[in-house]
Amino acid sequence: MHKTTKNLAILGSTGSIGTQTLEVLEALENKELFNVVSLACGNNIELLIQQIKKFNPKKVSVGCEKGAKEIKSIFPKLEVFFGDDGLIEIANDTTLDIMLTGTSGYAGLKPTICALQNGADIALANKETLVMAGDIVTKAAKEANAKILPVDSEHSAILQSSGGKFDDLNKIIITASGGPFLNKTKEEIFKATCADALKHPRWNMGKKITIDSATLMNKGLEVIEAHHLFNLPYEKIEVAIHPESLVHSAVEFKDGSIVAQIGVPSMHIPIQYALCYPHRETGIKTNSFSFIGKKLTFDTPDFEKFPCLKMAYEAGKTGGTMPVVLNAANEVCVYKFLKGEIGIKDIINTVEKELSHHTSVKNPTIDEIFAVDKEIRAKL
Ligand code: MN3
Repeated sequence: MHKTTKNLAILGSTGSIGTQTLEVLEALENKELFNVVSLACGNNIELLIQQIKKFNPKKVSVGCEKGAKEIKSIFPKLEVFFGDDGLIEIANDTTLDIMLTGTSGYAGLKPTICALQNGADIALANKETLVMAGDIVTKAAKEANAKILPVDSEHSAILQSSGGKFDDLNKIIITASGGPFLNKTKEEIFKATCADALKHPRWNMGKKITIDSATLMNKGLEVIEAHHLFNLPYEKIEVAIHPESLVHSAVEFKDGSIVAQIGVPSMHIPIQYALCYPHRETGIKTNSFSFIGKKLTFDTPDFEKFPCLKMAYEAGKTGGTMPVVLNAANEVCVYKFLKGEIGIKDIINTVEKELSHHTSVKNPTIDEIFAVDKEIRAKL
């Protein structure tokens, strides 16, 4: 095997990011860059079986015991785990060079910390990890001299544009497509159905993040993520509405120079950049970008129409366990919205109410973070 081959684990291999990550690996010209050591998924056993056949991992983990038994009966030599402990088994592997955290929700947090403590880099596609426990996660990375490499397209754009020189930045500009409700009135947004909210104009993503994009909560979570990833105060993080979604984000250096990362929307590029960082590799062919005929427009976000973004800034500035409340309340509400039980307005009102009732715990431990998370979920 090539001497620079990296041992890779993928959490969430059957999800939107996971499947695109495997597409990236298959398309890489240099097949010796990565060795897929382990895969973890929830309940899509059928797809996992195909992935095992193709990528031949040593270990896998699935959501429940029944699925684990099914996999074990087909692949008797494979190490098979399940549940939250299974994710820890995957992460707690000192042979790993990099782990892609592509699970959604809070399940990715503990395994991410575990892998970092073992010195593995993290290709991070899970927002909750930094939103809930940004201080703990970035500290774990620093202590182990491991890197947190963003997969989120905006943060990848900031990493690419800044060249990693975060101390030289005046500010960063995170772009937002504005989602399907950009040109709707506040009243129309509040009345919107699940089907309306799932019509995202630019990106094809999972359902939870698509709803978050419609309320701009996704952008709010990204602001908090950026604060931790790039060690920047909230005053230096701007959001610009950019419906064309061609400028994926930009940075302004202290000398006034602005550098942006541009391209047609594709998650393959940020996934590959995070995996191969700091190198550029030949991989998935994308159509060459042309500036000709393109129009780029930018606008300030409307906090009146999209209060979730404002709440996220405020929760981030307060810090401590406030972002945990923001994330948990929002997540519970989004799943209720997806089931048709509540409306957009209820998402906003519930998050607002939970934030206003919460007294933030400063410098929380992981256990305190999970306790707050659990408390909010139990209540809603
Ligand atoms: Mn994003």
